[in-house]
Amino acid sequence: MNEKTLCIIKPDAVANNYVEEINEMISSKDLIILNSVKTNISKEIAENFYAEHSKKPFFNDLVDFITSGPAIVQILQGESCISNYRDLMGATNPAEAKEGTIRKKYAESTSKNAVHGSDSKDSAEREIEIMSSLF
Ligand code: FUP
Repeated sequence: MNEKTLCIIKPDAVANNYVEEINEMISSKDLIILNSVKTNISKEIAENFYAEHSKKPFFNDLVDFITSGPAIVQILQGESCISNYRDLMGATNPAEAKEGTIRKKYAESTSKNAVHGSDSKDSAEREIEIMSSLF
């Protein structure tokens, strides 16, 4: 099914100049980059975006990290693009990520893990809505 998903290239990967290489990996999977913006995500947007994690012990660090510097927020589109892009991202913890995934190549740790991708159709719709004011 042709669908959309929300992709963030996080501040660690932007600071390390991995944006072009990550976007080449994305394009090689027939994922179209529909919109892309470089932005400093605000604390307000970050807290809303990560609301499902608000009770987790790592929540404050998560918000601090995603707001710590410029990030690239993008909408991707393609056939089965939510699962296709999740597969390309790899496991949350880069030590568990498979060869050929973005996180295997570019993530530093579970918290500084280079990229975000929506995990379901509902999440994708919600996350695209939250970020829509940026485009
Ligand atoms: P993912 O969907 O793979 O990005 O992972 P999760 O939704 O489980 O987690 C969202 C973000 O929380 C991750 F990108 C990194 C952060 N996180 C931690 O910092 N510590 C943890 O133990 C788990 C997640």
